[in-house]
Amino acid sequence: MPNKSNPKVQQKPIPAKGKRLVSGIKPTGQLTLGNYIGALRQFVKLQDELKDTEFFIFIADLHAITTPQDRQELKKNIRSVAALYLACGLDPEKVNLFIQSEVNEHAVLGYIMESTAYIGEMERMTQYKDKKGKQPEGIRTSLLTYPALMAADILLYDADIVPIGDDQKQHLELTRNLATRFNHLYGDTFVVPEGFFPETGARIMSLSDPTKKMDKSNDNAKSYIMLLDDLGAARNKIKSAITDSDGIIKYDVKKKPGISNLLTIYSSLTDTPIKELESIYKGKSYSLFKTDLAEIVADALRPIQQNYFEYINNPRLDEILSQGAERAQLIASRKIQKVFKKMGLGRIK
Ligand code: ATP
Ligand code: LTN
Repeated sequence: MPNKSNPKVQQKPIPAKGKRLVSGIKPTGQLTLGNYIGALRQFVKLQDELKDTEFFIFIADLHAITTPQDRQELKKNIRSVAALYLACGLDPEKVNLFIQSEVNEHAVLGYIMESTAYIGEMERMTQYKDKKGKQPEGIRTSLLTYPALMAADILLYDADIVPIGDDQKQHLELTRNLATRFNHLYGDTFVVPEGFFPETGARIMSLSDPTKKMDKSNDNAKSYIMLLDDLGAARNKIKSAITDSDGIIKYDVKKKPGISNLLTIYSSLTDTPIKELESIYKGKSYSLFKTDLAEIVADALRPIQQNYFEYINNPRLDEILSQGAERAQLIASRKIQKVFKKMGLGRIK
């Protein structure tokens, strides 16, 4: 683990700040096709497009413990998410990849953000309300305060851009409000970040109930496709996805959520506009469409799975994570010192 921040220790100079991108994924289970389309695939695309931007991509393990986690499972999932990031094409030469809990500054700034946010703001978050509803007892305090930690994750690095799926829009908006409030109270400290949402695929829906988000924490295994699902099982899940009975392949989220979701998955994985897919499949059956999509999904998963098994037991994965944490900690510790100074905390003059 990198050194803890200590204001007395001389640190390496930080190169002039270009643009920065930050995003994270919780290791609460195996990653789904929704995570891939809404997040991972976007990171990889942006890594090639945004040449002047430094990437900070992390495994949000501190966020995972807002709900109960088995110790061994969590360990496994952290490593698995790290390997999947790389398997999907993140280039460790271009991206700082790290584990959130290995950079202590996240928790420190998280607390400071809790001291900037109002309880009412936290209680309004729909993700909190949803998760609280599913778990009537033993709600952890951190489930409520979690958006403050997410704000910290982003503001620590002065992120300009935050690629996320639709479900995180509200948290990003809160982050922007907290940054603006802090800057107003203590003077200019944080960059106010922008969200970046994929044009299609920002919300992939459950295959068994297309009115709900595809979610790795769902109990019904038919509702999601895992990136590490056996390819035969993944094909079958597409083929048995819930659709309506009128047999017309047309995008209409309200009236035809099932087929619209499948069109979105198809469009995202092949970069084909939905309109074009509608005309290609005009007059064709759902069954043919699903068979084609099942192959497209299998083709997308195959290379990811091959790469994954090269990384998962490879010591190179640890090297990449240690390097990422070291670089992240360098930036984060400077930021914390600045924040302490602005707020009058500790002894920094
Ligand atoms: P949990 O089920 O534990 O709440 P989650 O999958 O919703 O997990 P994360 O794994 O942390 O949450 O999400 C990582 C990224 O993937 C976020 O940017 C999120 O918006 C995106 N994402 C998650 N699910 C979907 C989905 N169904 N469609 C599109 N993007 C998604
Ligand atoms: N809250 C997100 C995961 C997450 C994140 C972040 C995303 C934690 N910190 C910072 C972007 C930037 C989720 O639940 N999916």
